[in-house]
Amino acid sequence: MTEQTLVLIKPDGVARGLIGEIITRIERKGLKIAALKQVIVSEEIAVQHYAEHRERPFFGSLIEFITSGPVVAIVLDGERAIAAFRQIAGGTDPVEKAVPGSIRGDFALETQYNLVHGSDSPESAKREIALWFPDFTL
Ligand code: RTP
Ligand code: MG
Repeated sequence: MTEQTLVLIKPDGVARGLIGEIITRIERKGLKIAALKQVIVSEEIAVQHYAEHRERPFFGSLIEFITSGPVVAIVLDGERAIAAFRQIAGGTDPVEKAVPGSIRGDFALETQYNLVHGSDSPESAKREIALWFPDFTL
């Protein structure tokens, strides 16, 4: 049984020309791309996507950042896809948590500008896929 996860290449990843590098790592891991699009993120979608962080001090700058330029939204499909993508992404803080060899560990310096998002649970994945790809069916 495979599962699906929602991945975003955030505005820093797109602006820095890292779309190909990140997709290469996803494919090398064995995860399949089930849907993919580049989009300008509206404030409404951004706020819904990061709703769990609404009360956090960094929420305003997080919304400003995620709406600052195009993002690439991807649905991945595979065995343990949620954990597998978070493994290749690396921890949230790209220096203190993400290890070398991970996307964040290799290419990022600051927690806000950590290049990628990946759903953190089956419930989040279901909610986020419905938000970013309302017509998605496997
Ligand atoms: P994401 O949701 O983007 O996949 O990242 P994550 O699960 O690893 O981290 P999460 O705790 O969900 O935080 C969401 C995003 O908010 C920004 N952040 N900034 N300044 C800060 O202390 C701080 N903490 C988090 C990061 O861009 C993080 O990915
Ligand atoms: Mg998260």
